[in-house]
Amino acid sequence: MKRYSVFAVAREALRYHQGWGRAWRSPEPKKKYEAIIIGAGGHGLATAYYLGKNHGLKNVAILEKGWLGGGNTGRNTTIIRSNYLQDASAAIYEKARSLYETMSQDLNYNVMFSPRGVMMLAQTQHEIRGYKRTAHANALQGVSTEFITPDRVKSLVPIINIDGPRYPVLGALWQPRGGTARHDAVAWGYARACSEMGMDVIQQCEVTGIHRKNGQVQGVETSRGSIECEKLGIVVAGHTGVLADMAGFRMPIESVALQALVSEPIKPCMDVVVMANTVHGYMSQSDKGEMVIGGGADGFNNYTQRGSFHHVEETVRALIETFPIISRLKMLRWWGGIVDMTGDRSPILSTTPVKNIFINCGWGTGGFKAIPGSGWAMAELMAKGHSSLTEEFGLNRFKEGKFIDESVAAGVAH
Ligand code: FAD
Ligand code: PYC
Repeated sequence: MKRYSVFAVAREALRYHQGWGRAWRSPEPKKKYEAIIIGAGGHGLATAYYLGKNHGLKNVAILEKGWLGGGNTGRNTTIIRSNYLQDASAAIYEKARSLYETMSQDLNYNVMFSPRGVMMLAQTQHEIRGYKRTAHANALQGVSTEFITPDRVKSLVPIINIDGPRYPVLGALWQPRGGTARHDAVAWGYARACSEMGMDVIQQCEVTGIHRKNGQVQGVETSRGSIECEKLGIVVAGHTGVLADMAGFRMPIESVALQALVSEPIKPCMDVVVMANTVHGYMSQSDKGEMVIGGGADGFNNYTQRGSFHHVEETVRALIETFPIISRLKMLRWWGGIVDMTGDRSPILSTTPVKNIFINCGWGTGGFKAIPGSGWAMAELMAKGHSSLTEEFGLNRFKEGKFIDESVAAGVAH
């Protein structure tokens, strides 16, 4: 396996700060590919990677209208956990979490996976019941979580105020093997591995149309010309509705902005991830020392990649209540991403009404954690036409009413 020196790693970091889009020279698109993936976010790149690695399909192009990971993949708060309620969800999220454990070795690229533990606070009786139920479900699914007491919460997070003025901490759902990873490194690692397999990762290449004949995909129209393909994967998160429209079908998806912010760096003070869903805010500390903070989703559909002021106020108020020591912190950066929400808060990995077009979307506020599992499953679906991991996440569930309700596990207010 190729090893990279500390200089190579530094060069990559420098390239990132100069704008990876300029540093990574995109190849010219070929006339035809076996498979095209639209969207070089984590899910699109992971799909391409596992198409090559697990199914030997390497004549693949990944088309990206912006730059690698410039969508939600590079905008999220990097929380990784698999403490979902339903069996189908636990299977794909736990597959993903376990793949994160070895991702740096698999890709030979340090994605800085840090299994520091994720804690979801229970601050109402309703949350206690909900999280205890999830812990029981997780035990049956083989996912290691437990419901812990307020004293244990305090011992794991000394800076927390468990006697908050509005909602004292009554316990928490604790997943010790949950954690964080460097989000853009996940995109870069997969992209480099795809490129090394001979795939074309083409940035600044916007798909503007989808060619079909006799109900089957023929190729795509892009800002860099027409490209033919045998199979097409649409993996564009908040732009799913736009792409589905080009392919002639509608999706049960709404697009809204979700936002996050980071503080100035401070000394290490919290080595787990805390989500406080009732007061609503979540926080972890990055390796640089910044407090990484996430807020809620906008209450109206939109395509703006920035946050709304009222969320900053609500989020910061909630977190100061929970962690009084951060009250004097200065905030450095603030941004938003466009998340793709389904009614049952579960993703869609599915065939579509057009033959050989596959779709992967609906990860909403929580798809970073799912990237490797989703890519693994989507690649299997595209290569073989079926995958045990995607079976229950098909589009037909919206017709048949077989929803996979994950509104509690989704955690983020929307
Ligand atoms: P994206 O990364 O958005 O990639 C889609 C790509 O498609 C984009 O790069 C876009 O430019 C491209 N594209 C769109 N249209 C076209 C076109 N016409 N032609 C070519 N390319 C196109 N999840 C977690 O698990 N944990 C978290 O802590 C977490 N926090 C979050 C915080 C915030 C503020 C946000 C916004 C999201 C958060 N998420 C979190 C959710 C997570 O980021 C997403 O679910 C995940 O990144 C989606 O990845 P993706 O690859 O599907 O989409
Ligand atoms: O899904 O864990 C999550 C999450 C945290 C913040 C945004 N999404």
